Amino acid sequence: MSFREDFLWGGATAANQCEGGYNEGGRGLANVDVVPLGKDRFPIITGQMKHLDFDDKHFYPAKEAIDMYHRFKEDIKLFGEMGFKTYRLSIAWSRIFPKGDEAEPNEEGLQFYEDIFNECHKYGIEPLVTITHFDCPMHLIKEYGGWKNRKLVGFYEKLVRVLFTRYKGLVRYWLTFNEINMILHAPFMGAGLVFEEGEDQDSAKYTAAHHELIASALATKIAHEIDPENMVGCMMAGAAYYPYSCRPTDVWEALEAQREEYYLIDVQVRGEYPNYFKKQLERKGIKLPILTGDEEILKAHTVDFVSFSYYSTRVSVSAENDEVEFTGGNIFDSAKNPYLESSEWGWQIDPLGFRITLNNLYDRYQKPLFVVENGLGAVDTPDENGYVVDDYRIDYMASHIAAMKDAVEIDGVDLLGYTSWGCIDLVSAGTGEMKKRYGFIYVDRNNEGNGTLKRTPKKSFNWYKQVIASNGENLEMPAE
Ligand code: BGP
Repeated sequence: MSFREDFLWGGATAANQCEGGYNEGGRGLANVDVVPLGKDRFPIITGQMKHLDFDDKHFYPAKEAIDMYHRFKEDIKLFGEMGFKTYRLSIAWSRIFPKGDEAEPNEEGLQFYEDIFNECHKYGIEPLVTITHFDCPMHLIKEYGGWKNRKLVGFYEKLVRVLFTRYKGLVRYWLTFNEINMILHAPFMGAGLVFEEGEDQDSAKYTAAHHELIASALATKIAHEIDPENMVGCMMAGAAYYPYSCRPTDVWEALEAQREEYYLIDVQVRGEYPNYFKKQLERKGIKLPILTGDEEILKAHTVDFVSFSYYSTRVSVSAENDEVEFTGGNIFDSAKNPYLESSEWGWQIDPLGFRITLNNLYDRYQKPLFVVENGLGAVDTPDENGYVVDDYRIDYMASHIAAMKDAVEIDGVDLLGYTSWGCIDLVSAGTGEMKKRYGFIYVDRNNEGNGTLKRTPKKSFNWYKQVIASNGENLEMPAE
């Protein structure tokens, strides 16, 4: 057997992409609520366009999402049927502290997640909780400017203290920030940043990132103090960068692009900013607001494991290589890799790249890894009963799990688990579409929010069940 016996197989979701119930149970408004479907989504999530309230010109998919707020029992039962060992979900901060800066938490919100965790344990499912998956209470953005403001560290500290105390014994695995490097690419989503005219955007992003790093280290500290059994991980939008060619300038470009993504994880794992990053800041004339004691906090409270998402590799190209085609529809810049096929959304499919990414991360950090997102966003066509034959998804996942197996079995990577992204269809973070589906479970809802919300297992449902039952040994396509 290549995977450890207690390997944590499961699936992953994020509150804002599945819960809905945006104004129920005392929940406050959050940045993720007001990001609409359509062409304004990108300028909004990147902080280039200020949009802090609903208007009647846009459709806001997170308001109802797939209504897991009311249907979590049914959904977790289905996860149990697949044999999930873990379920990765996130906490909506504004359910716990609706504005973010209150003195007392909202009991209804706390109870909601307690019910979810209890439901998970009914089926022997270990919750894996992302404390912040792109969400930030709107009040903290309007009043304090989001993570640019050091005060957010204190509000977050309060949040995590409440969570670790309340859920002691119910939750053991925690991730502090989803894809922390997303601050650099989608800063409104990653850190509640909206840029003012003429503002030094790099400086704002690195400042916000510093605050999240301090908050993450403090969360690790508090988690360990409250329960030494707690395991805290960082979370990175993973993926190896390839040089477009063996031209040394392309290789250099790839190295630099990779470092930009690594620097935050370097801090979370090694406890200090790497030299290449400090030099870069010097060159840019940016001074981080590092307070007395910050360096000690970062050094003393590094993470227990490294988690990441993986969808595809990226390709870097130097300015000397012109006429290179770029991939579309991606938050990350990448040249098109002529050796790879792409998904319907232009994400390049690269199972060996997954093994390479696992090896890069393990070589660099020598910490246990956890794959917390992987999967294929595709258009599904259900039959009249809502059943989807998604062989393309099974192919994608089987080839990626096989590559992951090689990383463990042949290369010796220490891997704790694997949660596929969007185990039940949900709203896409990048585009806001429902049409971009990742699930083993079909949800009857379209981009415009029409549909019965009925859940129907797809063909991949039974396939994944068989993968889990065999601890990753049987990746065969099941019979119809
Ligand atoms: C990651 C996010 C997820 C998720 C996934 C797929 O960046 O952590 O929230 O959505 O990507 O991306 P998309 O939804 O854009 O297809």
